Amino acid sequence: MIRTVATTPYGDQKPGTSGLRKKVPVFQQENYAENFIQSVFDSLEGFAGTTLVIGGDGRYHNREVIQIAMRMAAANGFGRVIVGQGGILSTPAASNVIRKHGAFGGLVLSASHNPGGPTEDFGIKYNIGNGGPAPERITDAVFARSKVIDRYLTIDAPDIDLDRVGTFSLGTTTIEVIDPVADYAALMETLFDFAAIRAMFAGGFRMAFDAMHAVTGPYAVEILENRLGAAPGTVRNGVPLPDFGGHHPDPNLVHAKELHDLMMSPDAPDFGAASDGDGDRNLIIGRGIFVTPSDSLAMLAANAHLAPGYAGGLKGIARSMPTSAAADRVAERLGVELYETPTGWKFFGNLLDAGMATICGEESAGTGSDHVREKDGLWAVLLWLNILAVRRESMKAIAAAYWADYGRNYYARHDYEAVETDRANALMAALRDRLAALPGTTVQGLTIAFADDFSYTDPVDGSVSRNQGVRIGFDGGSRIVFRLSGTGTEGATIRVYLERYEADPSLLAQETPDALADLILAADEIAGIGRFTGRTGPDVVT
Ligand code: VG1
Ligand code: CO
Repeated sequence: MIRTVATTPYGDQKPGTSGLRKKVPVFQQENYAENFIQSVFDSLEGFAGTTLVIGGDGRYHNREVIQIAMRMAAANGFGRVIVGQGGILSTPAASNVIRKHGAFGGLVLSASHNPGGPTEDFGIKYNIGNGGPAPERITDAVFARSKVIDRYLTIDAPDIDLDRVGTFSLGTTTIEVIDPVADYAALMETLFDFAAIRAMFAGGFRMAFDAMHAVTGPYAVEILENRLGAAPGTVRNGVPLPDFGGHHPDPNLVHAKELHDLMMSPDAPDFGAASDGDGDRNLIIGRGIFVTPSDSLAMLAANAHLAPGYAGGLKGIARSMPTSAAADRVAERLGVELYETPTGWKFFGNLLDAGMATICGEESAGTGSDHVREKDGLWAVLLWLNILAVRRESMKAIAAAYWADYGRNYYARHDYEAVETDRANALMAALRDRLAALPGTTVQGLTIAFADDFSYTDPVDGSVSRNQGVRIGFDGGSRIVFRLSGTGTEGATIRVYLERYEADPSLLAQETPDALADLILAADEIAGIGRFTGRTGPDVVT
């Protein structure tokens, strides 16, 4: 029954920040998904007879690739495959299932916040036994293997009915189709005070959660409405659709504009949130106030002890390099270490495994903790709800008190999307060439204190990751970071991260664009964004 199928390599299967992402038609090429999945299996050792978890965010092409992956897992010798019903598992839920069921690893099929549909994006990511994204050591091996692969293994068998929970067989391999929500909801109940949150909702607290027709719908309905008693309808766009209803499942102020407008309107509920395609990101908006992801990370860290799962305090805090330094001040106050890592959740895994950090976050709306090894959108929402239930203050009051106490890191990210790859590379190369000459010079009245290309040495295994983004630091603590996205599927995306720290109590309530005006001009002057790209402004500001 096991068949060896001859194949030829594709040269473009290099995993990016978070797995392999390509347009659906690319994945539909003959043996394209098969090549990549076999390259993953060929880069692993010792999985015979063990368990593999498979699930995805429900986007277009999800079910087809799940059937392929199950057959290949069986043919390659996995003893058991656990798959979410309907092919669904959010990224954090998959991480939890891997850990809870002692799996060898998992395949997460998602292109996260990228749009879905027949001509949109698809992706495959491999997660290791700790539940987290494979480290670079493995993704590099997978890419190397994909360039020489000449065969894959599969098994002749009919499709598995993914819509029925139960146990099936593929050859000698057991396939378990599980409820995708149950294990995850049970984990959340161990971390948060559900009774207190339920009492808050019973007392009239109102919330809007936008699942963006992506994977969090069923999770949010079960947890927020069924278990916590939030009013029916709290979860909006709660049915996962293969094309996300034609929208971009990216929970930012551009793509979740409807939620933002609601939260700024006179009849706004008390709390608003959204998540992305695969459920690992979070957008947090209070009534009349947007909290940046960097600030949310810092505020969650400062208040985490109010939730039962974190009552014992934090071991450390980790943030990606472009994330604002707000969390650094919280770590300092708590007397714990702050780790600065390259962009991408895979760099947090070692710190979490080693017990060096408890809470991690990224400016891109990713926040999470050591409960799993992925960022976790609903987790962040529930931690906020727990804090609100204990403090009994509005988001606005909590944020104002936080800024008064710690100062405020004004922050924005400007994205220039689908830039011609050559132009984006030329911009970065020119910037890197000038780094040594920049310190001491003045731009827009700001004096450059340092300029470097971020390099990270993992404190646990000593591995080094270079060229992770250009940092320009100014006297007084302001900062601009430039890097190219590693998740896009069209041209290049230039990300410019802008940050200014303000401690003056009379200057804590500015509009962010005003607070960052000089840095925005300085970024263009230093990198020549307009000159290299021909663009007059960013496509997306978050
Ligand atoms: C982006 C974000 C990064 C995040 C990654 C995956 O990467 O900047 O912080 O970890 O997406 O998120 P990049 O390389 O495009 O900047 V998700 O929600 O796609 O799994
Ligand atoms: Co995501």
